[in-house]
Amino acid sequence: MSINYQDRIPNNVDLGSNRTLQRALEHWQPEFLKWWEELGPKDFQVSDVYLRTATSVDAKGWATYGYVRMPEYRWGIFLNERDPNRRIGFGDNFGQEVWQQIPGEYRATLRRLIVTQGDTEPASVEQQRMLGHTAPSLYDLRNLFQVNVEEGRHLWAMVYLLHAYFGRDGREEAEELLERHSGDADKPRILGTFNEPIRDWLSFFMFTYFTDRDGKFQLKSLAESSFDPLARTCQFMLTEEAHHMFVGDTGINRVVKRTLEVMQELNSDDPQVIRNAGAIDLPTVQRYLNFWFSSSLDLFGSETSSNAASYFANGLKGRPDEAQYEDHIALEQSYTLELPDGSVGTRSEKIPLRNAMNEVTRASYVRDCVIGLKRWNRIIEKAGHTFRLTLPSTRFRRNIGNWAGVPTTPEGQPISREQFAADMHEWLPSESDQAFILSLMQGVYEQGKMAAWIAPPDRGINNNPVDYEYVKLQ
Ligand code: BYC
Repeated sequence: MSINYQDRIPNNVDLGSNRTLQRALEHWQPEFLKWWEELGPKDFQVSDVYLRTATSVDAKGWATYGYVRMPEYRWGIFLNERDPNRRIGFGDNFGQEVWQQIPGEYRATLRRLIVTQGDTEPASVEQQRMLGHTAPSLYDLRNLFQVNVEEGRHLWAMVYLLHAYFGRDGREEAEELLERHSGDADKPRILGTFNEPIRDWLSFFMFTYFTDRDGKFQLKSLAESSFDPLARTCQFMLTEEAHHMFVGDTGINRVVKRTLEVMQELNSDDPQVIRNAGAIDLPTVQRYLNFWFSSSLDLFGSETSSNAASYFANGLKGRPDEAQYEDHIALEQSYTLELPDGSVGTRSEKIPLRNAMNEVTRASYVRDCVIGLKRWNRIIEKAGHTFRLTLPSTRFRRNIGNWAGVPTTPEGQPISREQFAADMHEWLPSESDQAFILSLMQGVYEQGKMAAWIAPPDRGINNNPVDYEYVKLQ
């Protein structure tokens, strides 16, 4: 299924055969480009960036590399190939044929899910808008822009569904996706994390590790959907998403590696000594990790959710990797939650499994997050240090769900508000931490050069050397 690049909008959905839809999307395209110009990466729009572009959705063609100016990136509509035998994999309609059109009764709910998914994509580009000015190397600058253009494409993926399947309502929603803005006081983005500013590269790496990983799990859940075009869209998005998490994973790894080198050189683990040498002390890395992990946990919604139960029952949104479960109906089972007891203790509550689907997904996500931590800790251990990076408890600093607003230690022990306020500077980035990190952020644009707070990557992109000219600055 190759992609038609002759059309104004590259696609593999035979857009040319539906003139009305094609015209509607061609009408939205200049609005998107205007948004990119105003709220996409600040500057660098005339630079040649070594980007990958999909030319087909199969293994051979999905990553074709070459120099592109970002506004000329071929944003388009790519769905995985249709499996004519695909059946509904979970919920009350298990085993029936998947839907090529949306049943009327699920229209509003599916629209809401698609809009929420779509809203995060431009939001992240807006959040990262200024980072090009402080990139630690050309390699990192290129990765930032790769992530940005692909998030733009993921917006296209959701806008296509809105236009193609939701008529006028869908077109209006597509317009609003460009009207809400990250952090805007009047029209913010829908989900909390996507209104948090990303001013520095440590936050960017945490975001791409933890928040893009929420994207992975949400897309995996939507890739199970009975609404086949949504499932196929998400399957292809997941292919691209892997690189975004790679950027976060290796980014944090390189920060830790550089810090360990400085610790070794100076024979010290004193945070102030490490900072004076221009590297990021490990306790500060931990505080940034605590912030972005806890914020990303909120993106899974409440532990107990009747929304999640009905998404599952109706076959709209499944569990990630639904095939790994034995029981796809999930009507008989229950799930036990540990909830705050209103004082400084906890109580257990058993709820029907369908109502606990957000928690099931969150738990899979947490297990996936641990993998990177193990890798980072391995290099700390190898360097002979006892310090370990840890994931805080899922109760820590929550704003959504049963633990919202309940002060706890990072280990999840409920504590008084006073104690939380007294200790929080040890657990979360303080103003002075942020000022220090910002002080390190100076753009390094010389080919092959790297900022002093981060180690070079082990290898370059697409078998090119690390010192390749990944961005030709104009
Ligand atoms: N902030 O029953 P509840 C990505 C709302 S990231 C603000 O608890 P439900 C990416 C919720 O919307 C993946 N509001 O939760 C990453 C609901 O509001 P309404 C994005 C929140 O509905 C990096 C109300 O609270 N994709 O792709 O079961 C870069 C009660 O809802 C939050 C999706 O999220 C929050 N954190 O589940 C680029 C998939 N959490 O509807 C991209 C689509 C909850 O009553 N979305 N609320 O007004 C969903 O599946 C669900 O909406 C949620 C919430 C999982 C987000």
